[in-house]
This record gives sequence, structure tokens and C-alpha cells, in this order.
Amino acid sequence: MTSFSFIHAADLHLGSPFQGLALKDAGVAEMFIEASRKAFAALVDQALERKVDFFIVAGDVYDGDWKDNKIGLFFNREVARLERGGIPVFLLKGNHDAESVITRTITLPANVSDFPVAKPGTFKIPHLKVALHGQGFAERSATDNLALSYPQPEPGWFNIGVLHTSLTGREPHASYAPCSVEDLRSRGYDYWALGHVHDFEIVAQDPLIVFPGNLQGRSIREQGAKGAVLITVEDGRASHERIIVDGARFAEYALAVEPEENLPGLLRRLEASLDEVAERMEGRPLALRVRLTGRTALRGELLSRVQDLRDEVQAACHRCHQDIWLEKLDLRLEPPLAPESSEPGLALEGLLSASEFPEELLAEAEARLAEISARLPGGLGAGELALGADARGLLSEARDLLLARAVRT
Ligand SMILES: [Mn+2]
Repeated sequence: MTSFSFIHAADLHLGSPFQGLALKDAGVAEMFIEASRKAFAALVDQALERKVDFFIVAGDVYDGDWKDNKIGLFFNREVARLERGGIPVFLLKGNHDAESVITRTITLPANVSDFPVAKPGTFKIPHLKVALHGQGFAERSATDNLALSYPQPEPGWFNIGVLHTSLTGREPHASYAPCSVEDLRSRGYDYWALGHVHDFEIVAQDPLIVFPGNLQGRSIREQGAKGAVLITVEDGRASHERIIVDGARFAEYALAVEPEENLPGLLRRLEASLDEVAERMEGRPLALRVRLTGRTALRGELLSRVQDLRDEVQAACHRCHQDIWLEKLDLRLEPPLAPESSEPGLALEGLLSASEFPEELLAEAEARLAEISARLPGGLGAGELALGADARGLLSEARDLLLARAVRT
């Protein structure tokens, strides 16, 4: 059997909305917005350099319907580079770019084949004796076990199954085209090119079943290095190598504030401890969520000047590395265990420190949150709450802020 190689990518999510940084700077935001497109262009560069034989995208090329044709024009331009390099491209529609979801089209080059959505289809590359089997999504929701109706393998050929699926469940990813590893094995194929789950995962070795993960992290929930896989097949055996192409990264860092520490001391310690974070950037801009925890007498002061604190934390990040951008400052501070009883405002604190909020207040806050959330752009789906906290969390934050101000005056 001939030896050959191909790239397996998934979940490009082109056009995905940007989640934002603490610093409101359009130029910096643009760097992160551009990252998804740059990552795909970098992958196309790799495919051309390594002269792979074909290229698979296992669903969710697009994040959703296009506002205009900009995304379609970008994708066409990149896959046309693959066409000029003689590399065929096989696309599968996932839940985000299901047939019914994407209403606009741009005519793609002739090297692009799109798997059917009504039933599984097979594309063949005769000179390599490769057969690719796949079925895309007609609708956003796919509750059937699609894998079970995939065709019999082509005898003596290298058979690849392409499928957008959550398998038997991969939290927090929604359940689509559910199936088990045994269902996939039962098809008798040599490789399964999966999509949907945004973390890289080798699901099985025999045959090789792979989630390449998404090409580019888009929020704090998608951390670490991102990319696709290069699959090399020799004598019918597939082996994999990750190709990391992300153009920006997300990370979290938690620091426990010492009880007696002052603000300059805290900032100096943060700056010094971010060195280990900077090592994980590998030359990319980093959106960093900083979480401050611990019991500190500074809590009231920090909470009442949160915007200044945010800027100071951003400044400390920049003193460590010019491309660490504060994604969010998450304050989880607690007051010291034994507050001085002579401090003014403690009566108010006693008044407000009841552990539960009245039901009517909670209901009112929840209703307002729902109203605001409904107006925010959708996008990343389950997980992150629109304002970063639930009604109870936001009410606690408001109470703490009020207390801090009352105590200071
Ligand atoms: Mn998906």
C-alpha cells in the first residue's frame, strides 16, 4: 500500500464572537479576533509546506450564519490556495454550520467536496486507495446515531470515517450524533476523523479515533495550545502528530493574597509569579484571567477601587511580558477573620451580612439579568454566564462594594 499523509482539522468556528478583555482597546481586541483566521491560514501554510495528500475539516467551519460574505470570502481564499497546491479538501457540516443554519453561500473551488446531509456519502481518492465516508448535519440538532448507517468499508482500501459527534457525552459539549467507540469500531474503518469536542483527544488507538480540538481558543474556557493533527499512513497504519497553529492563547492564574500584604507588595509578587505563565505563551499574545483569593484587610479597599486595581493588575502583567492582556480580574477575597470592633461601619456590615437575600430581591435580580442576557450576542453556548456571575453572586458583589464604601467614609 502507498504511504500518504493528510491533515485532520475541525471546529474552525470562523466568525465566532469575541468574548472581550478587561482593557477596552480596539487594537488589542482585533489581535484576538484575527487569531481564528490566522490559525486557519497557518494550517493551510503547513499543508502546503508538508505537501499533504488531502485535508479534512470535520464540522463547524463556521460559527453560525454569516452577517455578510466576509467569512465565506476568507475561507474561499484559503481553500483556493490548497487547490493551487493540488490538495483536495473534504468538508462536513456540523451543528454550528448545519445546512439549515447557513443561509449565504460563496462558490468554493473545485477541490472542495462536501459530504451529503440526507444520508452518508463516500468520496474516493483512487490513486491512494482512500475512501472517505461521512454525513453532515442537515439541522443544528442531530439526535440520531449517524455512525451506525455509515457504509461498509471498501475492501483493501484505507477507509476514513468523518463524523461530528459528542460520542457518549463530552461535557460541556452538547450531545450530537451520539454513538459509542464500539459503534465506530463496528464499521471496520482505519481512521475516524471526529469533530465537535474542542479539546484534543486520542479517543482510541486501534483504529485511531481522534478529536483534533479547535484551531484557536476563543474564550477562557478554551485554554492551552490549539491546532489540528497531521496523520501519516504507512503500510495501512496511521500515526498522528499535532500541528499547533493558534495565534493567541487563554490562561488563568490564581494568587492567594497574604493576610498582611499591602497593594504594592501584592503587585510585585504577581509580576514575579507570572513568569511561569509567560513560558506557556510560546510567542503568542495571552489573554489572562487573574484570580485573587485569600483573607485580607485590603479587601474593602480593593473592592471599592476595582477599576484602578484592574489597571494595576494589567500593568503588572505588562511588566512581566508585553503581550499578557488581562482578560478578567476575578476577586474572590474574604475579610480577615477577626475584624477590629472599633471600625466604623460594622453596624451596617452586621445589617447587610445576612447570608441569604430576600426571595423577592433575588427574583427581581434574576428577572433583570434575564432581560440583559437576552440582549447580549449569543455564541459560545453553555458554561459561562453572560455577566460572569449569577444573581446571588452579583448581589453579594454589590453588597461588598457598598460595605467597602461605607467603611471608608
Ligand atoms: Mn460542534
